[in-house]
Amino acid sequence: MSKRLLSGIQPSGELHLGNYLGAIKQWISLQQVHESLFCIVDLHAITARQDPKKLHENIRRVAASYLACGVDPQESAIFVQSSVSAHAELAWVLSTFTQMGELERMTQFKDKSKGKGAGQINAGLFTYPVLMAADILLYKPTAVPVGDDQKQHIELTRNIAERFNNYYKTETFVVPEGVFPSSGARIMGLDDPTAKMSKSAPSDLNFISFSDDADVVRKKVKKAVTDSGSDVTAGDDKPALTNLLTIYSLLTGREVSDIEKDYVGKGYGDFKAELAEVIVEWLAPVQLEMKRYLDDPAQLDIILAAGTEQANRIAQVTLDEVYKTVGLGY
Ligand code: AQP
Repeated sequence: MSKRLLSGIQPSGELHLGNYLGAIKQWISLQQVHESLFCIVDLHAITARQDPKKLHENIRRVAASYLACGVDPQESAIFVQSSVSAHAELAWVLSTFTQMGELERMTQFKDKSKGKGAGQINAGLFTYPVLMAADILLYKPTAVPVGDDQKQHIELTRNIAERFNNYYKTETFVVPEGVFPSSGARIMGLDDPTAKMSKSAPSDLNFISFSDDADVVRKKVKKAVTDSGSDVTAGDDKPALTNLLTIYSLLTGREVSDIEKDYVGKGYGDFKAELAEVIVEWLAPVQLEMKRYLDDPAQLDIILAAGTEQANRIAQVTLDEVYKTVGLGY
């Protein structure tokens, strides 16, 4: 297989429906036609303070989540970023090919540092996109399937790769292409349809988490913000309903226009009750599979060790090539 894919998620908390619909859902179909590497980006997660025990647990829960959603460990590598030291090493080299101004323009950095003084923002949060560029460029992937919020970071990665290649007149890095889903690339918060669903949202009502039980899902969907009016329709003037209909559509494979027809003459209450059941039906088997993997730590270790070995093998070749190109070492 000449096509290679790389993607990853931070173990900064339990995964949520947005992570699944924006990223993982694409992985499952793409892994059939790509050599695929799925990373658990724990070095990124520590740009916000994490409890060590909880972080360790989250790393394993994210691995189990990937598997439960359908990542096939026979076909694809699952590995933890910090187990492959080349990520941090390449990030340093790439940081010398990245301008401060570029990093200052990153909207994720602006969002996450909003309202904080310089003394409260760690440098890792600022250089986060450089580490992400290293995550990607090490594997020379042709495809990087991610949600919409990562578009700007992918663009920066492409610029860094081109800048390095041009400076040394080499083809060291493959300039990667982001792959964004045509629908669901930005799932919005249930409590606020103007901001994306996010693990670190201040309220639990923002997201459907992979650990939510059926009653919690029902409660969250019931409390989800709706738009004025009462028609169950999508549209620019109905951001909340558009978001909920998108979720319904992506989990059932039905067109939004088709779902809208079911609710003509009915209200938001009926729609939300059925949407909750659609989510519960998707989530229940995922949770069972997650539990199966988490109850068998030895098997999870084997999968992660195999993934790490494959990732290390590829990453070290690229890092050696970069060091040689730059003239590092003796
Ligand atoms: N709301 C979303 N809709 C669609 N895709 C999303 N992704 C995240 N949120 C949504 C995609 O999931 C992948 C992993 O994201 P991440 O955990 O590495 O970082 P993130 O984008 O910052 O996700 P969160 O949930 O908001 O995490 P925190 O709160 O820790 O920062 C990416 O492909 C992302 O696009």
